[in-house]
Amino acid sequence: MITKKIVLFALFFITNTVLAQNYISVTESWIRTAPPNAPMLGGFMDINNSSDKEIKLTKVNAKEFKRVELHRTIDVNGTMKMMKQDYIPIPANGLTKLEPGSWHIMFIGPVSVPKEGDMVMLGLSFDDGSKLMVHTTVKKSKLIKHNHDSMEMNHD
Ligand SMILES: [Cu+2]
Repeated sequence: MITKKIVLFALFFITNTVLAQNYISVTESWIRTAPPNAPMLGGFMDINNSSDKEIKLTKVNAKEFKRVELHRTIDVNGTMKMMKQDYIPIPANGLTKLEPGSWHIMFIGPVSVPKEGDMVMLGLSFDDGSKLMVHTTVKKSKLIKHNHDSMEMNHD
């Protein structure tokens, strides 16, 4: 009896996971390197939605950090500010780029700051009930900055 229930639950879970991965896929994921005493790190990725309706990223889990928030950097009267968001929308049949100066994942309170090349496992949850595991790598920023603007200061 108990075994039957477990099997049914497992089947349900597998089916759900497969469906979720049909609609949402993640590419180009990375976490930006930070100094050993950094209080927070930024995470970036491209999230693709192949369904015909908007799907929202509502939560990110990573056990190496005390708290994970969804952020967006917004221009407020010429000053770039990071604002906490309840979700990150992924448009129907489209993609949202999480990148420096825009949408990003904020990893707060690292147990110990991961080094360049380290792998971090993320659990992404979406408002359609789907979940996705993403292996991401700690890398140096790909962008070459010619000056340090306030956005960069906020992040590092
Ligand atoms: Cu942020």
